[in-house]
Amino acid sequence: MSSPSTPRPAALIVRQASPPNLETPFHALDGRITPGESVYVRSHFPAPDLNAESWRLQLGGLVDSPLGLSLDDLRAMPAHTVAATMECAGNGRMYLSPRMPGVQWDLGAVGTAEWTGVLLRDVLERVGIRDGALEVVLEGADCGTLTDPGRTPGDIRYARSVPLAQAQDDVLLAYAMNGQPLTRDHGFPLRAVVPGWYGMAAVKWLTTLHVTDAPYQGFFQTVDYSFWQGRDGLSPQMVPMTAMQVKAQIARPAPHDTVTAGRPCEVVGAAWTGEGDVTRVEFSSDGGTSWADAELLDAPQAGVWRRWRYGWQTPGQPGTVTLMARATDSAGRRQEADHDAGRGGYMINFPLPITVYLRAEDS
Ligand SMILES: Nc1nc2c(c(=O)[nH]1)N[C@H]1C(S)=C(S)[C@@H](COP(=O)(O)O)O[C@H]1N2
Ligand SMILES: [Mo]
Repeated sequence: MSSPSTPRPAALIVRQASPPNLETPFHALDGRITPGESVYVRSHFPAPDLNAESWRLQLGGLVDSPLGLSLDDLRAMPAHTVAATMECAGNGRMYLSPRMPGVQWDLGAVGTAEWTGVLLRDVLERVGIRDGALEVVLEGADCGTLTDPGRTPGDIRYARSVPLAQAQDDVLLAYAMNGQPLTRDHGFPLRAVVPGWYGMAAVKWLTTLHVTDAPYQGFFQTVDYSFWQGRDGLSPQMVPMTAMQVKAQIARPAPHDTVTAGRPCEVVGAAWTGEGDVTRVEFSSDGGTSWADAELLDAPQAGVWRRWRYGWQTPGQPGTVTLMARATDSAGRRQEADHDAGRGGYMINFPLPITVYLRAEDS
């Protein structure tokens, strides 16, 4: 049952029909877990239609005994359920100026789901890792030919790697989301979940795990989903994107909502980070000039966003205001005021300006 104040589940917003790129209506944020039908979809290629009976997960490379596992084999292994907030690295791209190429996501390429499956480390244990192993490459069944930048040599598959230490930590190979078998759009029958990392690492339609002794250099690791990072005193170099940056978003009021002037207005949102916990959320109703502490509503939980609220007293005069939120995490990271140009159209975590209109009390 839903009370009048409970946001109704809303349909996904179509950013691209084919392949499906569908956005959560973030203004409908309600529970800490996003309902399955509202979880955003981000796919680079058409979704493959995999047959659960004939499908196998092939494990090879630097392993003692290469192996093919069926879905039943995986279901027979110890199951783990993990809640994880997953944000697409391109979430919020429509707030960039000048406009950056790619899907023009608003606030909704992010969500939190409960994933059930087997730990990657348990699967790796079955095949045995050989000396010299550095990374595990996760490859999906989906493929296509890309033309920009440069033409790929025919079809390439979607693939990403995770360092061995990460693979042997908390990476999950999930066959269920929110207690239901994965849907085709979310990677049926098996996908990776890399807690704390941007969504690009969570390879869907998994078919191959390949243990390697060299950094993986695939398209989605180097050309796409990489950014310019200054390190070791050298000029910036391209490194693959990994952990999510700390970020708070305002769900309500929604962008371009109208609220009543001179009244209390409940502001709600969610905040997340890839490392540690969000420890503080601040709210601004003057475009980031002054900030006030918001109230965190959820207990800290590794890898899961915390919802927050702020009791805002709206200004007495009609007009336009710019709302912002910014978060700080336990690693001491706080959202920077400006977008880092080295990130291109990705890792967008400057405080997003939300325009809201104030109307006179009796109009
Ligand atoms: N095989 C495959 N896995 C993929 C992708 C893809 O296009 N193909 N997109 C990635 C990106 S960029 C994101 S943000 C997440 C989105 O997962 P979802 O569609 O289940 O929300 O999947 C990742 N895994
Ligand atoms: Mo993504």
